Parts: sequence; structure tokens; C-alpha cells
Amino acid sequence: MYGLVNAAIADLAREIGGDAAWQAIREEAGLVESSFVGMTAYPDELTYDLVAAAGKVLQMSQDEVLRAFGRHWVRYTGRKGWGPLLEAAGTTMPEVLGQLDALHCRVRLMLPELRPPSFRCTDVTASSLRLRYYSHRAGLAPMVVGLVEGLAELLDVEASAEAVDRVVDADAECVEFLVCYAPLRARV
Ligand code: 1MF
Repeated sequence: MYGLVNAAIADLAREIGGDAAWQAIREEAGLVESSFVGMTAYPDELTYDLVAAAGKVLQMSQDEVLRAFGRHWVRYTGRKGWGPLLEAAGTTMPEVLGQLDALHCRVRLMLPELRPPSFRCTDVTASSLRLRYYSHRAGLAPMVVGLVEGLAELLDVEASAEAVDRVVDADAECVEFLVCYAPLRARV
């Protein structure tokens, strides 16, 4: 994945456990690099190794690391200048979630090696929707729960996501989430 992802993991680790924790994670993952170039593509294995090492060092389960990472990703990319990209996607949960593929298309114009997941919304009501997540990568679904929580923070609404169905392949994954959010108010 692009270096921005690994840099966000490093930033999260430092936020939780300080620089000592990040150095321990680097060592545990056998990482040679001391920093990442945001727009350079790194092997996915590196990211998986970092998540595993972070779990060990920070004494969190893989699911907890992935969920914390998802939440952090929205904050971190916002801080790094990508906030407007997300803000342009909409102002409500269903709007933003429905625009994620278009958003990734735009990023892909700059980063041809991007392999973004695909998100599809169905059964949209004023307070819930079903979100299908199709990924080229296996095992990252807990991250989506955090991404939804991060978006909720950004949009200043209450929201939650819970996996309700999944189909897993060796190298791909499709998970359906039930996403609940504070009821949308009719616009005046
Ligand atoms: O293939 C990739 O390298 C890749 C990297 C990041 C694919 C997707 C993503 C973003 N995605 C991370 C989890 C992927 C899990 C999976 O593969 O199943 C999160 C997608 C997402 C979901 C909900 C809400 C917001 C989301 O992300 C918004 C977003 C997406 C991409 C970027 C920023 C915000 C982005 C921006 C610049 C990048 C890379 C990604 O790289 C640069 C470019 C120029 C200068 C510096 C960095």
C-alpha cells in the first residue's frame, strides 16, 4: 500500500505509546526504513507486518489495531491535507459512504498503483444503511468499523458499524456492514 498508510500507522503508534513504542514496532517488524514516502507504493506484507507488530507491542488485538487505524486514518489524512477530498464527498454518512468509489477514482489518477476497496450502499434509510465492502486484501474488514467511526467524528454525528455477513477468499474479502447513524433531519 502507499506509504501514507504506513506513515499513518507509525503516527498512531506514537500517539498511543510514544516514540519508544514505534521503535519497538519497527524492530519487531524488522523494518529497515525509518520513515515512509507517502506517494511511494510499498509491499502489502509490510503493512500487515506493522499491524501485527503494533498489536504485540501495544498489547492490542489485531482487530483493535485495525479499528484504531481506521479511525486514525480519517484524522491523519485530514491533517496531511486530504481533508477537502473527504469533505467534497458530502455532509451526511450516506452521502460520503456513497461517494467513496468516486473519491478513490480521483486519488487513482495520481497514484496508478492504488488498489482501493469498493464500497456499495443499499437499503438506505434516515438512520441506517447496509454497506458492502469489497477488498483486494483479506483481513482488513475491522478497519472499516474504524473508518466509519472516523467519518462520524468528521461529520460530527453518532454512528456505528457492525459486520453482518462475510465472504472470504484467499486474497480478497467481501463484508457487509450494518451502519447506523443519528437520523437525518429533513433539510429546511
Ligand atoms: O492500494 C493502496 O495503496 C490504498 C491505500 C489507501 C488503497 C486504499 C487506501 C485507503 N483506504 C485504506 C484501507 C484500504 C483497505 C483495503 O484495501 O481493503 C481507506 C479508504 C477509506 C474508507 C472510508 C473513508 C475514507 C477512506 O479513505 C479516504 C482516502 C483515501 C486515499 C487517500 C486519502 C484519503 C490517499 C491520499 C493520498 C495518497 C494515498 C491515499 O498518497 C499520496 C499522494 C500524494 C502525496 C502524498 C501521498
